[in-house]
Amino acid sequence: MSTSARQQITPELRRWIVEQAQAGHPAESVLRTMLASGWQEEVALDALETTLSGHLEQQARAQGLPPASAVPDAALAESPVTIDCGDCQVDVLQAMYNPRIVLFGNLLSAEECEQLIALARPRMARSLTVATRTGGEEVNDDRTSNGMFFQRGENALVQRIEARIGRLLNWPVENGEGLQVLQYRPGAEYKPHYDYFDPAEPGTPSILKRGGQRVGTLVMYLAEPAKGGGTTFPDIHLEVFPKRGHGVFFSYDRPHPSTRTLHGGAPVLAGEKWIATKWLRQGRFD
Ligand code: PD2
Ligand code: ZN
Repeated sequence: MSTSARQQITPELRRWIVEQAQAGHPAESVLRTMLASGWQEEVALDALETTLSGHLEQQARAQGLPPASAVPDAALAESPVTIDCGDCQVDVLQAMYNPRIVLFGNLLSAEECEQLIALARPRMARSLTVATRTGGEEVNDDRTSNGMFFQRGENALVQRIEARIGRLLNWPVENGEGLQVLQYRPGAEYKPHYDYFDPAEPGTPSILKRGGQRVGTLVMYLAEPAKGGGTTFPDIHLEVFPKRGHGVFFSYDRPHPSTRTLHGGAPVLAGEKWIATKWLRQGRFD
């Protein structure tokens, strides 16, 4: 075997990595120790990633959490300032790692925001929420916006925005629900909720037949209210202000409150807030 042959990740190495994590050593310092004792960087990174994620998943299962699934995400490992989405460069303004929340700028142009509103306006109706007890839809006092859904790929504008989102979040366009446009007048709000479907509700299995769970949400701001209307994340005390053309993305790898993705639309206090929401499923949504 040549000296550059790839080293093997042994069960002993995996055990040692788990012990280091349990002793509270951060992954970076475990990596430094491994490199100092002669492990190839590629092998050390692979061993750390697979061992720690496997260990975390085992622990989560032991606590009775539902299994984790893959989630959409922007490629932010190298901290890019912009992301090339094919037809435009989207700005990365802020990123949080746990929960995963990313704020984007220049996601939609002012013209695209206006066009979406103009196309949606004649089709607006009181928003419904999914009734997870039955799998149907219902009017809900927690959600007092007006809204409408575009079909996926319904027109050239929607197609262009969906392709952009697919590239931004590295997720198949086919896994997206239709773009939803929402209008919040003064007093309208969307009380805090999770976007995934509660596995304990009887209607959920039938909802999941079409595309599986929701695993990510992108809220795009089309028109700014003068006051109020922020997107709030109560578990982490975060409020995102509704700036036209910006978008806030968050993902949830299991349908469980441990994701800390409880979020809501705060009441609009003055003016009108318009958003477009893209909910992303695990699989193809037809
Ligand atoms: O309008 C919002 O900021 C908001 C808040 C919570 C939108 C959604 N959820 C959503 O569309 O899921
Ligand atoms: Zn939501």
